Amino acid sequence: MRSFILGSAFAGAALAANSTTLATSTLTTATATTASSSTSATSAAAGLKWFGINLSSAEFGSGTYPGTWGTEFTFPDDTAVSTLISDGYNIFRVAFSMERIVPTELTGAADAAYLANLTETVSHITDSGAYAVLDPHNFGRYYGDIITDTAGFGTFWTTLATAFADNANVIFDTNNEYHDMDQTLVLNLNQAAIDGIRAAGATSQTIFVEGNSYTGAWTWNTTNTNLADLTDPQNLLVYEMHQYLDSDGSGTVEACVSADIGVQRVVGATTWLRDNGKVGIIGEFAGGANDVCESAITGMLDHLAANSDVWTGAMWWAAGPWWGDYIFSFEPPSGTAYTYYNSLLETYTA
Ligand SMILES: *[C@@H]1O[C@H](CO)[C@@H](O)[C@H](O)[C@H]1NC(C)=O
Ligand SMILES: *[C@@H]1O[C@H](CO)[C@@H](O)[C@H](O)[C@H]1NC(C)=O
Ligand SMILES: *[C@@H]1O[C@H](CO)[C@@H](O)[C@H](O)[C@H]1NC(C)=O
Ligand SMILES: CC(=O)N[C@H]1CO[C@H](CO)[C@@H](O)[C@@H]1O
Repeated sequence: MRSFILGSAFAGAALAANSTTLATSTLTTATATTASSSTSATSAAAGLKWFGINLSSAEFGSGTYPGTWGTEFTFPDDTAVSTLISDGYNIFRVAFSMERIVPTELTGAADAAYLANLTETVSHITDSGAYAVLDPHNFGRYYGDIITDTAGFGTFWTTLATAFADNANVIFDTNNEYHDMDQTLVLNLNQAAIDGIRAAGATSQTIFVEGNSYTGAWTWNTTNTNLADLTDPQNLLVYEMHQYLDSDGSGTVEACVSADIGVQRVVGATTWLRDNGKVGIIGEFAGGANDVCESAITGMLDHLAANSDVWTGAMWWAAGPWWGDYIFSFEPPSGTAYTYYNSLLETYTA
């Protein structure tokens, strides 16, 4: 996964040449959608509050803790982030590891150096007016073990939220992709995080909660229904779901199942959100640089935009300086997905 090899300049140029075509076909699609809709005269793209990109690199080298900066992990590149902000993206999900931010124990103090670097990345984003999502990329685990100490998890969040309590453009994401965990534990961990964040005095910020089964949108209505019981005194919860479009939904291959798999995989979640009076965000999505995925992604994003009463936005997986020729790399200027999809995704920014 980690590679220092840059994307081939030849492939980048070829894909960039195709992105003009993509932009045109997208505009046509958006126009057609609007024309057939009786509810809105505006572009479908105008409805999403947040549209952005995951920034992945500070969580790299999982299993080697703390690891060495520049070898196992690094932080997002400010110049690349600035490029994405000027492209119109207004939300960035910054992955990091809990083992590096609180190395000793859940209730321990933050590591000053790692926190300083994370804060620098976050400030770079929020000083530009964009939103930074703090994403402990831990799958509900700490040093490999499922977190069962809900009180300790709440304390972890109080520690972290205290450092960002004064930054209104920070969003707290309780944890990346809980999976293979007791469903009540997932509920309790999310609630402990919410309570811990608010106890830190971080009362104005939005909190993203995630579910079990890798927080998949396609299984949300059968897996994560108990999470409707989460409460927040500030009433600022957003249900973050992830959705990939390959056959097993893992986001590991370039091929998408079909041209309409995107909308098929999120419609159940749309209904769940509306039935339960909640709002959501697709916190990770991606597809390969090909026509089928382009159609599937367009369909999914048009659906989110058309249902912006319950969907607040979406974020591509992923940019980051070390992705090399990764199939979904959104790192400017030559990432495979950046060159292929930027023209399309830009149309969904506000
Ligand atoms: C560009 O689009 C053409 C026509 O759709 C296709 O044949 C070609 O493979 C594409 N190039 C790349 C690099 O995707
Ligand atoms: C923080 O970033 C600096 C470079 O800006 C680097 O020298 C240092 O090792 C990093 N520390 C950690 C813990 O990430
Ligand atoms: C869940 O959503 C799927 C679509 O993803 C839908 O086919 C199914 O009927 C829904 N099930 C329930 C229990 O709502
Ligand atoms: C598609 C993709 O790369 N998804 C990734 C989401 O985040 C975790 C942690 O970096 C990866 O394991 C997944 O593969």
